[in-house]
Amino acid sequence: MERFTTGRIRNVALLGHSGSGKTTLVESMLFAAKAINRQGRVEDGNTVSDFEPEEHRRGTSLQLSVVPCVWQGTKVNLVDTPGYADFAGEQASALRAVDAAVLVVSAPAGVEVGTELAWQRLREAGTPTMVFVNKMDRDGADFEAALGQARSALGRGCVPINFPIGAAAAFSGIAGVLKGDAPGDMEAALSEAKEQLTEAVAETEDQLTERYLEEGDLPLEDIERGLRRGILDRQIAPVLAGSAITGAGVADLIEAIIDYLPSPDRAGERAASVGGEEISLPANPDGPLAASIFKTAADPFVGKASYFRVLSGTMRPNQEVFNSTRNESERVGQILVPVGKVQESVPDLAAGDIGVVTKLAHAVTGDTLTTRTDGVQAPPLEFPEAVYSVGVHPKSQADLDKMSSALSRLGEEDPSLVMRRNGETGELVVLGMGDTHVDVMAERAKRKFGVELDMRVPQVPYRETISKTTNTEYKHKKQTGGHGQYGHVLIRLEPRERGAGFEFGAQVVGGNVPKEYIPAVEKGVVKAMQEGADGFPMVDMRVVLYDGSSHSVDSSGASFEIAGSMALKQGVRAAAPVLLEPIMRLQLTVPESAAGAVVGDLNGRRARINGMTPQGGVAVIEAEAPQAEVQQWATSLRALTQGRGTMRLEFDHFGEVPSHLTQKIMEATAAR
Ligand SMILES: Nc1nc2c(ncn2[C@@H]2O[C@H](COP(=O)(O)OP(=O)(O)O)[C@@H](O)[C@H]2O)c(=O)[nH]1
Ligand SMILES: [Mg+2]
Repeated sequence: MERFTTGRIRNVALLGHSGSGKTTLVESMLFAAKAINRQGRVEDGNTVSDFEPEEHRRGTSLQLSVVPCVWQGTKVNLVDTPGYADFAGEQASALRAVDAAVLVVSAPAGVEVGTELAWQRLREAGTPTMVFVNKMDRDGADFEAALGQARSALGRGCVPINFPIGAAAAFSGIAGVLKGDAPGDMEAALSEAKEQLTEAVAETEDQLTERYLEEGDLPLEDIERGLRRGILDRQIAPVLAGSAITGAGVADLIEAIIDYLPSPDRAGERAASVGGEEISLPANPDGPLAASIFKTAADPFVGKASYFRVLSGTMRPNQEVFNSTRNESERVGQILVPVGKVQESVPDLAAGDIGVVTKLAHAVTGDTLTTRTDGVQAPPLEFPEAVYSVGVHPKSQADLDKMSSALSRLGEEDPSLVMRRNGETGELVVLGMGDTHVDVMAERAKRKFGVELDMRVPQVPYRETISKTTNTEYKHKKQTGGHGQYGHVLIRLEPRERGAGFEFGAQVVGGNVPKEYIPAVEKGVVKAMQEGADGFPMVDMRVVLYDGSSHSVDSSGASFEIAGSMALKQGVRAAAPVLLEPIMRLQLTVPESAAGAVVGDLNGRRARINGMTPQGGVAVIEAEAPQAEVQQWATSLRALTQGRGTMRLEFDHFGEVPSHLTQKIMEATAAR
């Protein structure tokens, strides 16, 4: 692929509700730009962008993919993203790589949940956006309705710059608001749209406002300049129409991308730091080297492929660079540009462009590549919080051997997956965004690394404590000739406040338990606490050794350790033991209309609602709920809120398990 100067590059992500047609639109743009000579179809599993078998099987995108095309000397790097909420992490990565976005809306369906969530992310990231109303050829396609919904749900800045001619079977093409010819019967609609557009543009700049108020109109070049300005300032989101399947409106879209969306050098400087000092980086090919890694792909054959966006300077092949995030040197070999699943070699890559390097030793997603002299660091990439957890187990011994390296490679590939070994249950727990997210991880583990995983509901790290003070006595005595064993203790078990922890005391009088054996008793007690009387670690107790006896020959530390341990386990039985479970703090943001259903569902899960605050159409709910009830609740929340609800989840404290559940939990744990 030839070299492109920064001004001749456009980096554009495609976001939108799952199924709105992003991948098909990428395919259609490639076809229009003659980058491919046959348009693939998602259903046939032969599109350039959805190249993973898991994507073919599910008929939807599961990861971002970068696909460039060239149009009249300008390179447009298209970054296709998954619309499904489980893969929101891929959207976060894509927004690091691009300077603008196309929000795809399906004309029959209009604005959907995924459209609103994508718009929200684009606003938060400050990404200039265009809206493409796709599927105009489909039955039920209604551009006006979709436009109306966009203006009310996304904002009045959504103004059409072209209109569909006809709809559904009668859809025949596109009429431009600013340029081009229009069928007679559309003139009224187009001139009204031009007025709306001119008004929106006039609001972007005082000078334009004045001119508009004076003359009642603006010349084309002012409208176009104001449009570019308005898009860049996110005051205007131009709306276009078309069909990725018929191709109508697709060339118009590419031209609008090139005409109106910013090139990297016009998109504004990027925030970064040098030696802790904040700087802002213009996209200057001669500037300090700074490349931000926004995606890592773990390929079993090629090894690790790191996708990067050059923020400043020029990335050249076969050189040593500095990973300022990890403080490590990295060896860069060939510079490649990604084209879906394949890569093409290029001589170098200037500021503003997107490329791939393979086999970097240390780098992961979010890292910055620079030189030791330049020392630039881009801000870290933030990923949505993982809230859905599964226990991950190898299916066989062979799988066990390969599991941890496979999972760490998959974790590198998808930073929105969080992998933890639970210190109490010893279980490897993976947290993701939802059930599909973790299922896809398991499928990739099998395909890429030949590891078969068994995904289970994670074991809950229960604990146990006591609720009554009790005294107990245990004599460990083995005297069957030869050196016997003898240890005899009397201990008092006292409950302590939740979270107070463990305390051991000795109040032995008359040396009935010789001083040298008291630490052994404590050791035995502590060991028994860790094992637990019922298999759960014991907490929040005071154990006081207050009497006992020893044997001058047969007593030893080991005997008293056993006595201490057995006395503890025996004593717990008489001290009204109580099972404790981890209680999570939840913060939920849900549409106000769904708050009742969400609270109702939570009440059925032994939750406690601590507060609900309405905030502009959404309700923020603060609650507490047992981990056992909410560790896989993310998918239910999504169903209850039609995908609009989000949750934050963190451990808060241990609480008592209701007695009617204790038996069941004990049996389940014993059966494991
Ligand atoms: N009729 C029609 N179908 C489309 C159009 N664009 C996409 N589709 C279909 O919509 C479905 C989802 O498309 P896809 O590109 O995977 O959507 P994505 O999830 O947004 O990437 C597929 O069956 C496509 O064939 C279009 O313009 N017209
Ligand atoms: Mg897709």
